Amino acid sequence: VAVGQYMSKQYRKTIVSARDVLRKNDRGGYTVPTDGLYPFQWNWDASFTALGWSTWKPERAWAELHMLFKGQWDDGMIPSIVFHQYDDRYFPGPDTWQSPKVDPPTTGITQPPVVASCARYILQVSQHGDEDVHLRGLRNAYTLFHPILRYHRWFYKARDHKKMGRVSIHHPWESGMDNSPSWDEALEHVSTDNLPNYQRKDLMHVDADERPTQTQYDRFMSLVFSFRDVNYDYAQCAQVSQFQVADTCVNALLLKANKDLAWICAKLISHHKRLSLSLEELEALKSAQRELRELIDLSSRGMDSLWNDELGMYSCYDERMDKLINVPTSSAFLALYARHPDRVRARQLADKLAHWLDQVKYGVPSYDPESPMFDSVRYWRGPVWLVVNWMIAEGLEAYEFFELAERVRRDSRALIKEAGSYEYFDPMTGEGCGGNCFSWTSAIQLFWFP
Ligand code: 2M8
Repeated sequence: VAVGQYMSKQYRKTIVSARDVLRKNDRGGYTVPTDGLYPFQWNWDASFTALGWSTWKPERAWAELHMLFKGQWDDGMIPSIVFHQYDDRYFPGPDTWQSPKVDPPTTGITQPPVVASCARYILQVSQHGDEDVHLRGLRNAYTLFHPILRYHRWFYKARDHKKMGRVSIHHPWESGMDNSPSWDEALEHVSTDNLPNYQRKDLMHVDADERPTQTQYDRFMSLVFSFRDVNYDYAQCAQVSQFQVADTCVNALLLKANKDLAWICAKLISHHKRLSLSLEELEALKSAQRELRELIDLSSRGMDSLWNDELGMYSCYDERMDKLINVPTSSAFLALYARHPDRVRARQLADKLAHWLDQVKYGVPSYDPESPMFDSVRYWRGPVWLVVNWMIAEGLEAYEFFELAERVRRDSRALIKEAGSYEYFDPMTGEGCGGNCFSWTSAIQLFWFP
């Protein structure tokens, strides 16, 4: 698809440059988040990036997801990183992880499960394309359907320790929000006594002020080594992990992902003839539909338990200490994206968000800007992330907070226009931080702004 001839020159230029970012980061079927700093395929990055590809190359979008599933483990987990090709510019790489998955090698932990939701959006867009594109979309969605469902099941089997629909992460990297202040207290319980020597590589690419601290990295690595010692067996990891937290982001996104997978399932059932599915295949879909309904109920109960009255928003939960974590981060607003809160709570969240936006030049800050520990350039402790903005705005629209959604969208557009396609942005100045030419930022731009 050519960039539309009716678009303004300026607008055409931004689309072309966003597409160029994806092309530049394309490694033949999968996309790296950015060259150098992150030279492999990341789980949630790949899913968001596929949204970008879908705006002009739907087949390439599906390919991105199929490549991600090459990393799927026998137990269903989709790892945080798939190391398709060797590259020594990132630490920890496959030699350090030494996970049992070898072809291709992967990490031994996961990331927020957004793949079902992104697959839904891609399929949804293809409904408006020509017949062929839609049919190919349905076929791709069908190929991915059962592997995605196995991934979701893995969360409940391996991570719902208290069997209450609230799944936990065993490593801050699993939240995707690596140095979120939500982890500070829980990380203090992670011992670094037997930590071997290691060499970080992120600081070769990015300023130290914009990255997690050394103390945090030591704890990140101690956790990795403790999982490696038990060969990443999920039952043993649950025993040895010194960090077990129910993350608002992961739980909200898993709930939304179940809903979106149920949406896909309904489409597949209704198009079973066009897909030439056998009777057994059709029955398997119908039974999956029932199972997904149960998972939605289960995760909804889990989300309810993350409501924090003291903060007036959702928050994370420390499973080992058995208490809510009183730290206000932007992941609370993702409950709206999951369409979970009732009208009263949704209004509370919207008011809170509006107040946060009044404190900054560009929203949405990842952490309460009035908190004394707010740091406008340090990664997930203040900066704005466009993929999060998109999900929040999507949720706001679903609850008909149109003005607020528009404000988030306007800020997001302005950030890209003024700073470029950065990994994240300073909410006070709008300055771009971290890596440049960043895939998920450009992908969201392509998918959200036209
Ligand atoms: C960041 O995380 C990686 C570890 O997975 C890192 O810092 O080395 C996070 O922002 C994460 O959410 C993101 O998926 C990844 C790649 O963009 O980078």
